[in-house]
Amino acid sequence: MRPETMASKLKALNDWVDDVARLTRPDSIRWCDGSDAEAAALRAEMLADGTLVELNQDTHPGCYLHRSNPSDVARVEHLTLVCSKNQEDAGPNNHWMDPAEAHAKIDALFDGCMQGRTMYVMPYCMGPIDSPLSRCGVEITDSPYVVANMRIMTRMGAAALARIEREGTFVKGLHSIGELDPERRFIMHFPEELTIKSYGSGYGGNALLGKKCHALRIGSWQARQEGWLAEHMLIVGIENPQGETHYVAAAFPSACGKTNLAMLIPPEGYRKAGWKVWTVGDDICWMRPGKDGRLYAINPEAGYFGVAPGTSRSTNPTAMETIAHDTIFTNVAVTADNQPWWEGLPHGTPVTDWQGRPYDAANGPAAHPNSRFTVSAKQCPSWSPHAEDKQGVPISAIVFGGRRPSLVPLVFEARDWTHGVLVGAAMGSETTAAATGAVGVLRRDSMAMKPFCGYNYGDYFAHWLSFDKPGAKLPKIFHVNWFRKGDDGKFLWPGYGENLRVLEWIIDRCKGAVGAQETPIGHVPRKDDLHLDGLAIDGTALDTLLEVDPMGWAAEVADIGHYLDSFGARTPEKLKAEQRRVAAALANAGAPARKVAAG
Ligand code: GTP
Ligand code: SPV
Ligand code: MN
Repeated sequence: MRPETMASKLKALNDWVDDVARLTRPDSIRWCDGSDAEAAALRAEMLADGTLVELNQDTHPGCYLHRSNPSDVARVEHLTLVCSKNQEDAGPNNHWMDPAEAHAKIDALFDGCMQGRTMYVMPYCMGPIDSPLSRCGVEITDSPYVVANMRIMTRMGAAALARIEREGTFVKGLHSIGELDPERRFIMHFPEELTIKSYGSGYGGNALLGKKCHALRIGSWQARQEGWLAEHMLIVGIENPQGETHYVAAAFPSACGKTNLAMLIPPEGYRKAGWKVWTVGDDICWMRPGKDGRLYAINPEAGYFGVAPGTSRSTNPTAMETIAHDTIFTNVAVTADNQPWWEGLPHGTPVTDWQGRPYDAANGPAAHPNSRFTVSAKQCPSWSPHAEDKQGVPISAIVFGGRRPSLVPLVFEARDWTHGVLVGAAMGSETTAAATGAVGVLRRDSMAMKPFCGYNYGDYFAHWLSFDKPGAKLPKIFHVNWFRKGDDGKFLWPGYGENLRVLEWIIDRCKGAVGAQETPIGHVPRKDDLHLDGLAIDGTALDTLLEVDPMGWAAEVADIGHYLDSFGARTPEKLKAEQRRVAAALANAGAPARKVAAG
């Protein structure tokens, strides 16, 4: 680490660090260089004070467990604010506070909060260090756990500092775990100042400021100004037996399957035929038009902060291999021989739960439902050789999806870009344990960005529409639903690796190589359009998965109309007209006209 006296060459950075130190009054300041020696020293300190617990080093070399404060295990959407000068710019999709009031409120919390603690200064780069699409930031934190995670999740340290000194600009992120008191907790964004202030949580998206705060909330604001897109999307390359690779970007809400789709293992028949899957990113995607008019995407992250429960050799063997060593586990349970454990693993018995108590089923799950692993992307066996390409990878298809137990078919294709933007804006999904609050409640989550869009959704929809211009060669847009349930409450579609069957249809549609049925909501495959050899699924389940119910959809589309209206004059007229077009198509298909008129 650089001693306190060796600040950076950039006056703006030194001045900010000085200001923060004056406010928070740490015992000492450490500039992080990202080196192995620094990481080892930090780890030793965290093991000594119990911040980290060593896991079984024979079965899980280099793996450690962190237990959060039990009141600090997920993102806190009600305490996450976008503090733009004008409230309208944050939009009804964000909680807002006047910037002056917000600074005053949170600075009062930061006042003296680092006394007795070390303040870490972490320069980081989101995206490949030499990519013109990447953006840098500096996070100041008093949490060594946050430093350890940021070191995995971003390009953190000396190289990032050099780029910041060269560019002279960076996103400022100030973080303190404070007292970990939910009553004294805020995650604030000041997009016009490229500033983030986060107090009172040490968890994931609340505290690793490069991730949701910078790469999505501030990122989306900058992206709109600069003509690109910052999205809550995985990026995956699908290589067919002919050796051609198509990249797909997919937006699913938190804990709805991005990591799993990004790492999928093809079903046996596909594997034998030579299909391969290449992981570029599992959570965030930055894309912009290239010279040829196509959209090119980079993954701004360098690691995965993935959901542990449900991850197993049968659902996601790639992830299991990735996290077999050198991984930080947060809020999982442990077995008698000190191996990490979570619900969904077929073997092993938890003896200690995520809070460190003796496991008792009466206390709920052994691992917290939002327990996570932090691991370097490079450990992933399907890590794409193009994941660090400076110009990004060309995107053939954009996929939206969510947890929809009824109505929404397995897959459908939007007729064009405008319709696709409507499909994304209309997305709905059941809430998950990734954020505090009720789980399983259906809500609109446009483009999976409800918690992450740093500005008014109406403006965001307009920004999406603006990509459709002369010369653009835009990806086709699709919608998927792996979570349709039958009358017995079980998922109708087997999901996971079998999702490649749907991706194959999607890519073939992009190439014009496969058929579909035209419906008012878009193109839906007929049974014969999907390759289903080797898949055990009964015919009636498939019929349900591919059906379009005009009555149900008329009500859905009417509701989407009301939702679009909730952004007032900021909602583009073109999108409203598109909603009316779909409503009319449904009316023509036999849905009662009165329902459509409501939209
Ligand atoms: P964030 O990191 O929160 O943004 O989530 P994510 O979208 O990456 O979600 P992830 O892939 O971690 O999946 C969350 C949960 O959904 C896990 O418990 C998975 O096992 C489960 N899941 C993922 N894909 C499928 C699928 O195809 N079918 C079913 N039934 N469950 C799935
Ligand atoms: C999500 O909630 O979408 C995540 C985890 O990916 S967090 O980093 O906590 O945002
Ligand atoms: Mn996410």
